[in-house]
Amino acid sequence: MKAAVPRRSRRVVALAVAFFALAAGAAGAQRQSDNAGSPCTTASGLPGTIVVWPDSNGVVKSWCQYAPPSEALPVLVLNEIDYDQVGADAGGFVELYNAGLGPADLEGLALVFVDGANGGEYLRKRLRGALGAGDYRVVLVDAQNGSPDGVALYDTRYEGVIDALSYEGAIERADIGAFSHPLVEGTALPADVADSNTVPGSLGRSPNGSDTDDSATDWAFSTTATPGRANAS
Ligand SMILES: [Ca+2]
Ligand SMILES: [Ca+2]
Ligand SMILES: [Ca+2]
Repeated sequence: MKAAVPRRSRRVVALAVAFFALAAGAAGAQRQSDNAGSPCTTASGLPGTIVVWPDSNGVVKSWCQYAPPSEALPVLVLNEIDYDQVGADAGGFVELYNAGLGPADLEGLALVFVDGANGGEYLRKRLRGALGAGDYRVVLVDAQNGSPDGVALYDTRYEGVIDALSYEGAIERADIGAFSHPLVEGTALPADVADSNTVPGSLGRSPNGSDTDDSATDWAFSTTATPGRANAS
């Protein structure tokens, strides 16, 4: 095991990594990894290691990435969404759930909302802090009402989608950042399995937290919304 590095030193190390990484752009890629793998602490206070990564524009980035022990991996999922309400739309939310065995670092992650009419992003909610195993995070947001629309749990650093839902139709191509991503997992959620503007309720994973990467299997409408706690069915 490597010795812990004081927080101040970690910042110095991170800055040094960034400097050498940028210098390496002209001299070759070898030095980018000089300090990669060094221990650090994430902004959420979790133990991590320094990673160095060129983004889609070729810009070299470095950050402290949470490095959980293998027996304590987090599993973050979009767990519930209330995007339509009886009468005027207000009080909507998206619920995240950590279905894994260890804490999840949310720094660098965002909820990205996609308009199915054009596949473009119309709203982004940045996430912060950490989410413990078995814990929920409710983000208050009035998302669009579908036909279709979608939401992605997105890693802004790797520019990748962690979890996604396309509702009231299939969004096969969502333009997020420099790439396109499908928001359908497996079989699309049938358009009639949807939130309602005549009956209170929400769309949620059923059973709670289950993610088989098949939207039609994993999601159901419930007349009981459960923000911040296990889904009703
Ligand atoms: Ca609703
Ligand atoms: Ca999934
Ligand atoms: Ca819930």
